[in-house]
This record gives sequence, C-alpha cells and structure tokens, in this order.
Amino acid sequence: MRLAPVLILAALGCEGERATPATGDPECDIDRDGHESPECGGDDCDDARADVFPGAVDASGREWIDEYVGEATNEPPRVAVGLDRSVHVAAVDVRGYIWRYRLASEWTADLVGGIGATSYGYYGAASSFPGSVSSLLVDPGGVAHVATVDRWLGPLRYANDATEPWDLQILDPAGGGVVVLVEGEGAIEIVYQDFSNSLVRVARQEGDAWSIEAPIAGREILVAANPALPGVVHVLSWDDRSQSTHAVRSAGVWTEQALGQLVNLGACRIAVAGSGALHTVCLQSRVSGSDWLVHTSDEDGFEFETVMEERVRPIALHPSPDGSIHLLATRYDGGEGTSFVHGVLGGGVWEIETVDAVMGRDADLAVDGDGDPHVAYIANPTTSDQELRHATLADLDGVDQDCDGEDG
Ligand SMILES: [Ca+2]
Ligand SMILES: [Ca+2]
Ligand SMILES: [Ca+2]
Repeated sequence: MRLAPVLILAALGCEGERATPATGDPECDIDRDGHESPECGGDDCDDARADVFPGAVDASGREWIDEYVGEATNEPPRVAVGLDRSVHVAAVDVRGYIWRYRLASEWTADLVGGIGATSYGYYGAASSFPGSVSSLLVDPGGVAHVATVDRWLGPLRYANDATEPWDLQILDPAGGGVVVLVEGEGAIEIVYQDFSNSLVRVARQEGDAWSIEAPIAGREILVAANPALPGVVHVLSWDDRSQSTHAVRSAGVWTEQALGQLVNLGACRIAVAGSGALHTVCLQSRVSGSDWLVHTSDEDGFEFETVMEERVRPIALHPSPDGSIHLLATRYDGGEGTSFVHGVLGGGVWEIETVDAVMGRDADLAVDGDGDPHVAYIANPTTSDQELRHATLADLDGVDQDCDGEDG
C-alpha cells in the first residue's frame, strides 16, 4: 500500500493526458492531480480525489491516498477528528497566520488568527519564525480548540470555533513549552511547561475564564490523556540529569513514580490506550551508533522492546477506538524529504508499513472512530512549493478511479 504509484501516475497524467482546454487556474484542479474539473472543461471525474483521474488504475483493497489541503510553511501541522468523522487540520501559512481546515463533504478553511510573524517585526524572516500550532482538539460536542505558542516562547494563546470568528486570546503571557489540549473532567484543559520554574502547568477553562495551577514539577515533558476517561492525564518528565518521572492525575489527584534513567525522552512520543496503559515509542540512541525504534508501556514496567532496527523518528502516537495504538514516524533519507512509517500496535504485535511519499518531518497523526488513520503533513519541505496535505487509508472498492464510468 504505497502512495508513490499514485503520485507518479498523477504526474504522468499531468504530462500526457490533460484534457483541453486547460485553464491553468488552480481553482479548476482542487485535488492537484493535473486534471481539471468538468466545470472548467476538464476530464477529472472527481476533483476532490487525487487518486481519481483518466489514466489512473481501478484498484481494490485499502490504499493510502493523499490530497492537497492548503498552503503552509515548515511548521508542524496538527490533525484531529471529531466524533462526526470530520477531519480538522490546523497549520501556519508563510505569513505566520494560523488556519483551521475542516473536511466534512469538502475542505473549508477559516482563519484562527495571526500569531505575529509580522507584528514581531521580522517579516523578512517570516518563514523562519511564524507562529506554531501546538495543539488541536475536537471535543465530543464538535467544538474545535486550538492552543499555540510561537518559537520564541511567546505567550500561550487559545481559541475555539464555538463562536464565529475565531478569537485568539492570550491565556498565559508567560508562555510555555510543550502545550497539549486535553479533555478534562467537565472542562477543556491545557497542560504545558513552565520553563522558568521547571513546573507543569494546567490551565482549566471555567466558563469564560481560565484557572491556572502548577500541580507538579517537571522540566521537559510529554503529555497524554486517556481517551476513555476524561480527566485522566499522564505526564512523563525528565530533568537535567535525565532522571524520569511518570505522573498520573486520576480523580483530581496526582501520583508520581520515579523511573530512573529511561531512554532519551526527547525522541519519544506517548499515548494512552483505551485500556488505560501508557505507551511510549522512542528513537533510542545506542553506543554502537545505530539508532533503533523502541516501545514500552507502563503495563510491562517500562521494559523497552525493539520495534524496528532502523533509524526512524517517532512523530505522533495516537490511540484507536479498537484498542490499538497508531504510530507515525519518519525515516531519515538525507535527501529532499523522508518517507513515513505507519505502525499499528494491536494485541501486543506491531504491524509496520512504509508509505513512500516525499514529505518533511513536519507531520501529525490522528485516528478516527472507525480506526482509520489520518495524517497531515507538509509536502515539498525544502522548496518554496510547500503544501499542506492530508493522507488517509481509503477503501478503493467501488471507486471508479480511471473515470471510465465503472469500477474495474
Ligand atoms: Ca483534479
Ligand atoms: Ca481527481
Ligand atoms: Ca473505472
């Protein structure tokens, strides 16, 4: 199940099979497969799917398909899926503005706010220092929440789409590091780092106001919430001497467990499965110089097992409603981009596949209610043609991919 053939065919179609007349208007080729929509006189029978165009191959089974979402810069996008299966992506454009893209029947885009590449006065370096989207969460009511800080540890900001338009407000002028939105018990919360004081802060929404407390210590942190139990939050932290602590909040009470020296947690991602187990996937640096992808969970006492004997970097870890855990990782290739690795841990067994696509390291993963993964990523990361794209596993049975009017 590979992306590359789809992309190659798309490119061939672009060269040799473009219908005439071609307007060249980007609005006429929304899915960017080189074939314009019938409304524009083109021959693309589905201009919302880049894997559907004359010259494509009718396939069966499940395959990764990906599509253009919007313009973007090299800041990690965030992806989240609502209970209604709507896909939400938050990303930063080259001017430093944050957008929320939403896929229901088709993609829509709305402006969350500008975090101030320009207001900070370094417009010329805007592509280097835009705002960044730290966290995106869609709550059970369908409201999307965004939390941001900029690269220079600027203020922590927050907005949601419960009202139009978005209103990006400063929540903590002191800012913070790793910022994660979680569904607390009866309220949205933001868990983040207070670098200056080596504390973990929790901001809790109460009506229109926010209360902020710092219940535990922690310098560098990773945060994950239990998808089945709102209010249960796990924090893995480590100090200057790489001594790690696992803190869990349950029923409002924090308990902490010293873990000693784990692997370099800076190269880890964590997630909590529906069973309540905390899973950690890390790129483990070895003395021999060969780095391996390793996995552990608090269920087995943080004993690490090897997932891949390869240098791949975990980007995101996300629980699935079926109890499995999905992993997104990128493989270094030293070239223009990296291919990505998608793994699923179910029943104690890892299933790993490589998805060949040129992409940067800026990506995110979420899993929808059917257990299907959704990836948001920045394509063409080293060029000026950076694109925000969305990839997912699609069922190809019953799809007329080559536009000849039938499947097969
Ligand atoms: Ca098209
Ligand atoms: Ca198409
Ligand atoms: Ca067909």
